Amino acid sequence: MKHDVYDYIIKGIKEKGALHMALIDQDNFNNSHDVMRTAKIIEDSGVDAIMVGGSSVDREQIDMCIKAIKKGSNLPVIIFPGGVSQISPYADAIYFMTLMNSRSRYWLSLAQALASFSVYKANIEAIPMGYIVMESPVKSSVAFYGDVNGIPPNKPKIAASYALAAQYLGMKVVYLEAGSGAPTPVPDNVIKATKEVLEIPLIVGGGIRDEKTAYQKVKAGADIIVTGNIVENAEKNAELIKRIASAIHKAGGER
Ligand code: 1GP
Repeated sequence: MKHDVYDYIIKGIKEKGALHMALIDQDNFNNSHDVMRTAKIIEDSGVDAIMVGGSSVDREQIDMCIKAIKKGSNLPVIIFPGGVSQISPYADAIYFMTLMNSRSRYWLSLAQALASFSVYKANIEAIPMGYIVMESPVKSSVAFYGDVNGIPPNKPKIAASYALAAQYLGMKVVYLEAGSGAPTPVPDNVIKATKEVLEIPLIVGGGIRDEKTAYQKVKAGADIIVTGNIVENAEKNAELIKRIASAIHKAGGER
């Protein structure tokens, strides 16, 4: 098994200050050709890595999606699994996640036990992640499926305490998630309070749709910005994706 995606992330943050990851949910594509085209546009736009996953993607879709991405780009592909079926030997790595603020024991440790041998057999790098989901006025898929006890946006210390717990538990990254398509992204003060106590990379995603917001979230302390919805319409949004990637790298460089 290779162990180079986490090193790539750490090195990338060191060199550029912050990274941009694009999330592809195979469920939102009609065919592999569109996925391949999208991956190419993503790479040409200056994005640093591609994440794949979704709330209802199955094993066949995840294999197909990763193969298509690999045809269109050379970027590392990291599985961001929405469930135990989303494990594929074609990926470079998988975020091995615990949904820190779930109410369900399934998402705290049972899903991980059920998935562990599939990851072992797939022989891909597992990057342990503490996943923390914000409360939102509009319920996201992750909040619904993950039985989430959402972090109130006006309580930064709660988010920071979960992130710190993730770090002490040995996780290698923390992801602060507002939910895909969230009306508002994770607030700056929540990012700031979390980053202040963390030594591991902080990922922020959900509801980031323009370069100004991406820039602001990196300035607040995000090491990695994830964009999902806007990259899936890559043909139309190619210029926007470029501007977001460059805003992230600019803010990272200024830190
Ligand atoms: C979802 O945070 C990601 O896990 C992406 O969110 O689709 O809103 O960019 P968006």
